[in-house]
Amino acid sequence: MSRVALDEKIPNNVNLSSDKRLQRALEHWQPAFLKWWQEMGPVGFQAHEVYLRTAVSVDPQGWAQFGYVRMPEYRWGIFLADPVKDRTIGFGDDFGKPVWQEVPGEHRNALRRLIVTQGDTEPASVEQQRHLGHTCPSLYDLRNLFQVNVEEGRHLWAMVYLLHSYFGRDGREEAEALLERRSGDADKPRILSTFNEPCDDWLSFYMFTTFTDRDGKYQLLALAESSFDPLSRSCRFMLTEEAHHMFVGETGVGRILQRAAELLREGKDPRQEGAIDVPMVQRYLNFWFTLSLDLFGGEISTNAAHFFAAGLKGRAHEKNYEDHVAKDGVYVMEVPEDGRLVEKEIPLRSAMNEVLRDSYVQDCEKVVQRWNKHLEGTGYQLTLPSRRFHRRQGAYAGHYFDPQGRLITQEEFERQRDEWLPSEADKAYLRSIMHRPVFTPGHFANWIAPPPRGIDGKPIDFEYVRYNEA
Ligand code: BYC
Ligand code: FE
Ligand code: FE
Repeated sequence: MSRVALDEKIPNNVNLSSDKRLQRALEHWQPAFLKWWQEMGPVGFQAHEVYLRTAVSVDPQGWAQFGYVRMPEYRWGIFLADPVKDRTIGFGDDFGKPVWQEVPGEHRNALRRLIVTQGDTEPASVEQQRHLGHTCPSLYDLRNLFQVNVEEGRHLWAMVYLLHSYFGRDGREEAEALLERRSGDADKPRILSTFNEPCDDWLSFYMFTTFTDRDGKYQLLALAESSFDPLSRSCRFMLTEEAHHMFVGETGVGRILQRAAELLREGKDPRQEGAIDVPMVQRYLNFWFTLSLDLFGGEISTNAAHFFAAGLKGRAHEKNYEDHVAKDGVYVMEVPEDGRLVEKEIPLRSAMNEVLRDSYVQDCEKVVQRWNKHLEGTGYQLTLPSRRFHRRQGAYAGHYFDPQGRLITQEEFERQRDEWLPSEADKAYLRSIMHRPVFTPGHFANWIAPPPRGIDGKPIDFEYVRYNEA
């Protein structure tokens, strides 16, 4: 079991103090990170004490230590999951050979690009969520928001460690650039589309942590299969933290539905009571689910084929597949051509983005089933829209589909847009019910049910976030 060197400036289980050059490089990057956190992290709560979970080691006991921390003093560290002895390459052309502890020259650019893309999403999400504290529905939810934020900060550290350790000077430059791009900025946007969308109300936050963090789960599962062992081990540890982010999202939406269902069963209209009605929840689901589908890249992708062949990025749970080389298989999908959908056979390796998206969609289906339990007896149910609906990346982008996946005209789409996706009126309504934060311990905004239990065995009315003069 690897213990973490907590006495060091940067907590780590990678024996950082034995590599002075790397340690200096990271200690140089650390103040830049903190400056970024102060400028772009949660607005207005940097001096508050937050009841946070900190990883102090990677074993089951050590990775979840709870206590009050001011966020800028959070101990962002570098943790890799323990190595798997004699691990071999699990897929692609080099199947069965030993994994790499260093970056092979011919894969340097592709690996750097994958790591930078992954790393870029982490600070982006913190930037997207930075104003939410001012409209929180409770201290419990406020604390969960900040837990997600500090851990996304740690995920950035995880990728920066790889860049600094294995990519020399260009790695250090990329690490700096990760602190310079800004979500939604016209000149220096974040790399992937979804991470430039505003996420400034709590329904969006819960949908984001359900669907976009779940994309993170699947991308990390795919990278955890990588032949580049340090990347694999970084991602395996990140996945343990990701589970909580998805919990925050799924239970957040679940509690909104529970509140709506309570009112519906009493014969009341949720909107008349200042709560959120189910059709609106469906529109936000449609929006964030489809934006998250975009994050898997194109349905037909030579990049994906190359990543798979070279052993850089696999499928989720690669061991569950029979054929790890995937050289001969085909994947059948429908793509738009001349105004209609045409069935095409795609070489399996070129369809790897879609294969990963399939695993993701199945997982999302289960979430929706669990949400629908809250709605039993109300006459409402939520559904996932077709993966063709409202896409901005890949084969379906530039075409118009209804939520059932039928090809329609742009006019038809525009006419029904506000029934399918969040409208200006929806956003204004959410602003009106969320304009004031709830800071009293144990109290909850009227639009959301309390959770069944608190965090770390603490009661629901625990003071999860507090202000103490320093
Ligand atoms: N937006 O061959 P294609 C997370 C670009 S989330 C903008 O179709 P490929 C988290 C693409 O770069 C997980 N551009 O796709 C969650 C390429 O550009 P070039 C993040 C896009 O290359 C919540 C071109 O289009 N992890 O952790 O297979 C909170 C054609 O690309 C998009 C990763 O993404 C897009 N959506 O890329 C916090 C893992 N999609 O080459 C954190 C690392 C595609 O023509 N990244 N493009 O200039 C990858 O595995 C892959 O790069 C992609 C798919 C998944 C992005
Ligand atoms: Fe993350
Ligand atoms: Fe996350």
